Amino acid sequence: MESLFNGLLELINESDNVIIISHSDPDLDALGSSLGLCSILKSMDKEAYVFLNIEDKDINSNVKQAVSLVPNYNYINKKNYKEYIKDNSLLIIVDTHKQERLYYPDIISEVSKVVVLDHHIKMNDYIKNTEIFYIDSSLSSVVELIAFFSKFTHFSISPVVASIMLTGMVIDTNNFNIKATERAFEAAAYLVSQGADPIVKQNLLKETKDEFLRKADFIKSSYIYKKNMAICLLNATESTPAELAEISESLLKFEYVEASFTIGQLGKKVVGISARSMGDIDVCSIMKKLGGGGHATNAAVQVENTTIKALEKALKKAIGE
Ligand SMILES: [Mn+2]
Repeated sequence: MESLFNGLLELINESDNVIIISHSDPDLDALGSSLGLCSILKSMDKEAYVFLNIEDKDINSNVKQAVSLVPNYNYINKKNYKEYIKDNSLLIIVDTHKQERLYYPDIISEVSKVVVLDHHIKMNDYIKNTEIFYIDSSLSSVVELIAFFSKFTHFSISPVVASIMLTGMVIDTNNFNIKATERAFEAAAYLVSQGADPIVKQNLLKETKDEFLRKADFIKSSYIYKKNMAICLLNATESTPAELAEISESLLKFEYVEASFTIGQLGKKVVGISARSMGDIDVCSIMKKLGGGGHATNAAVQVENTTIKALEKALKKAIGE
């Protein structure tokens, strides 16, 4: 990591300013790593901006709530971002490495220097022509990387941003159950040293009673397949990938469940599966058969022009093979 951090520091120092962007439908790892980087840059007295439209109605409620805790950060959006792009601006992309996944894909062509920092499995359609392309799928989150960047450079992170970052880590590790490596705990401990507050974290993780009951209803309708797998069909007109993931994670809590699959409608013509495993069943290989991917314990797929029932059938076939 040392050479990565030195290279990054050099690029930052050479740049007129830094613009940070993450993926569309940002989660708290995306926001936490963006704000974390911005906080470090503020400590360095570097002009930095976070590309995020806080008025965007597609932004989920815990991200909105987190943003409301740090309203004084420089947020820019697709209407005004061009005012901030200089000849020597540096664009840092966090938590994705695919252009189509970017919160605003067009920005790539506007800046000359691009850095990618991610922890997903590398796909073929990754962003090319970058100054730094760093991807490490053993990282629990991008927050983990940013925490170490702060530790390495000795440029601090503000306590409230550290709290948001810690929350991002809690979500990406499913409460320190997945990829809870020694390094992940070390990063979490570092965030606490920067003032991360467990109460802020708890508040950001709150959900409404209705959201909780909606999930409970779906979980109630799930069933056990082949003695050690749980399948849950979300018969709702629309769900989000995050909701599917949360339900699959909840299903792993039950006795005998070694792997879980939640299937739901993600768009008008798109059905998705979120799969989780305790480790013995490789859910990635199952998702790959359906065109998806991920990790052995954490994988997903999105399929167009299908139905929940048809994908359930395809899933069982893929499990059987
Ligand atoms: Mn992430």
